[in-house]
Amino acid sequence: MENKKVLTIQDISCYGSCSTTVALPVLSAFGIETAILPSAILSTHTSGFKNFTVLDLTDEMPKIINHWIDEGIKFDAIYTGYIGDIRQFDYILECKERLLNDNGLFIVDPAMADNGKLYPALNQDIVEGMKKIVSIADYILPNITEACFLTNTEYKEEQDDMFINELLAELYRMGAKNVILTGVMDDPYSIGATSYDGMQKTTVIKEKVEQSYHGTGDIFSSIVVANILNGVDIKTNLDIATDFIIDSIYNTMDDPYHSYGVKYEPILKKYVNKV
Ligand code: PXL
Repeated sequence: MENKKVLTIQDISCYGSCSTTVALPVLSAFGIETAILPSAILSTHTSGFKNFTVLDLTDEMPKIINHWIDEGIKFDAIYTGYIGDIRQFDYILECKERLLNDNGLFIVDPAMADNGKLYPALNQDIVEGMKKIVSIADYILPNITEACFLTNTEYKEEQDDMFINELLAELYRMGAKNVILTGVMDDPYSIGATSYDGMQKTTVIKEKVEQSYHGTGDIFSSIVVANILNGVDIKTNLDIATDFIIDSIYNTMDDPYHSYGVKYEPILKKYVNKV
């Protein structure tokens, strides 16, 4: 089978099961070779931990990119996540221009917000930067809150079909070729994801688990990216990713000391053994 190579651009939160520390193992387990361009190194993620440390790596990014250009390195996909500094959007654009194979995919998870609010260390400048890269993406993976920020729509806890359809249509209108909206709820007891490619809408809805955890969006996106590169159809893709997150949440719920993220590793092990 052809070896697919992806570059993921997001931070390294050293502790806390999110961003690069979940993208690498998940993509590898799904058979995708993964290179990283870390945007920053943090002691933990920024949701729920106090006094986290941050080492911004913006100045390192052009040096790494230029070295890769000199080496003739190219990728089948570029997959971006949490970005903490607006200067990095230009480097992301440069990666897209110089490091992506012909027909390579540019995939953006605009990881910046949840539950109606931006993540603590972010501001409106990051939203504007995300709008830029979303508008030229082959795939985007916003949750409902992020979709609202990207489209200047007021966030609503209660959703109906019209609200979801308008978000999908507006994100598509902005330029994203495929929109995969997460955290879509049919009713208070169900949750899932909807994809829209300008013609077809595909929705996967499952029974909702009451608990929510940080980092599940990053794991979901990593699985979806891997499945896209592996040629899995969108319905099966969303099914696998949604089931994976639900199983990971069930696997974490009985541990009161693990509120910072899900224990997804045993689920990944099960998945790999199955395939
Ligand atoms: O999971 C998104 C994420 C990634 N990286 C960092 C974060 C967050 C969300 O808060 O703080 C550093």
